[in-house]
Amino acid sequence: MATRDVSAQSDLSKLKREADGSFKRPASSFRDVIERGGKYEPESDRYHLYVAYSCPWATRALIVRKLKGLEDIIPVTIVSPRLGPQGWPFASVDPFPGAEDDPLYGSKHIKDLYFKADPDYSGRFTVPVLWDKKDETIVNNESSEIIRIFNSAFNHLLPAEKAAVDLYPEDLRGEIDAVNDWIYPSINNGVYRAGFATKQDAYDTAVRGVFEGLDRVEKLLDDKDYLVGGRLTEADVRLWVTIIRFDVAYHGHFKCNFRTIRDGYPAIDLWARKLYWNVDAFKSSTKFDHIKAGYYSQVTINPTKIIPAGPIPDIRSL
Ligand SMILES: N[C@@H](CCC(=O)N[C@@H](CS)C(=O)NCC(=O)O)C(=O)O
Repeated sequence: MATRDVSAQSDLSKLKREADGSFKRPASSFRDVIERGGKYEPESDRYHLYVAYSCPWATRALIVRKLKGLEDIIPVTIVSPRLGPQGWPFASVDPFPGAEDDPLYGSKHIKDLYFKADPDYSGRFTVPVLWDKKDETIVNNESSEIIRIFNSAFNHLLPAEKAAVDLYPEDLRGEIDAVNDWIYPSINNGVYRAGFATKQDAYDTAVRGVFEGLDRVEKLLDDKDYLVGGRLTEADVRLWVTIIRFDVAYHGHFKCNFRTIRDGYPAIDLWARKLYWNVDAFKSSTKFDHIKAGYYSQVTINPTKIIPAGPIPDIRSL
């Protein structure tokens, strides 16, 4: 455990901004892969996933873990949704319904795992964390890579129907990459750039980008159930985790309030509701109480920590 002051790495109020008040997301630090014959072999019960239900990036990993039927191969632990000055706390430090303790080391915070992996770690203590129990280190903390690992690395350990689930099929990779390339900056990360901006101009630019992105997605999803290729792919998963948080968190807390998804984007809304109500991996990975408590406890944006009552319902039925 580190004794130096690491609050600049863990406290959201100390999150760095650019000189123009804009938020630039730092790159993730642990970028290994799990592959046969590699440093990290695909094995059952060797890896552990740490997530927050409040976090969209972590929820990508949760959804793909379920779509692929990896529940027994990769156990998961849920932290408390409230990111505190020390970063993500486990339930022993900040109890919350559905939050859990660290079953491996009894850690108090996610940061304890980062320092176990690397005592000199100098980045932020983000989730998701894909942990290797054998080498006691972090394999990967970048959700876009974790979902690719889950998509294929464990296929030989899975029943045929789960091995066949392919969210990044060869023939659609170009199209998926192309869609991800603009949805990430404008929407997934755009809502954060709007919400975390500390200057008006930076906010104005980011929020306009968010709604330009949503306008573009709305056209793409007109009369369609999926973004790419007429089938469920990682592009849907990556966008969905942001859309499902939009009306309940980003519209209010991050000031992305030109319009809501439910009242402003009928095609996106229908696509999102179909996935939520028809595919358990999406619904069971989404806890609106965690999402709302998580975002609205960010004191630099919401000093009273009051959680708004609406929208009612969290998501409309089909
Ligand atoms: N690039 C990362 C981003 C992960 C990330 O930023 N997670 C946020 C929660 S939504 C986090 O853990 N933040 C903690 C902090 O910055 O202190 C990924 O996609 O996995």
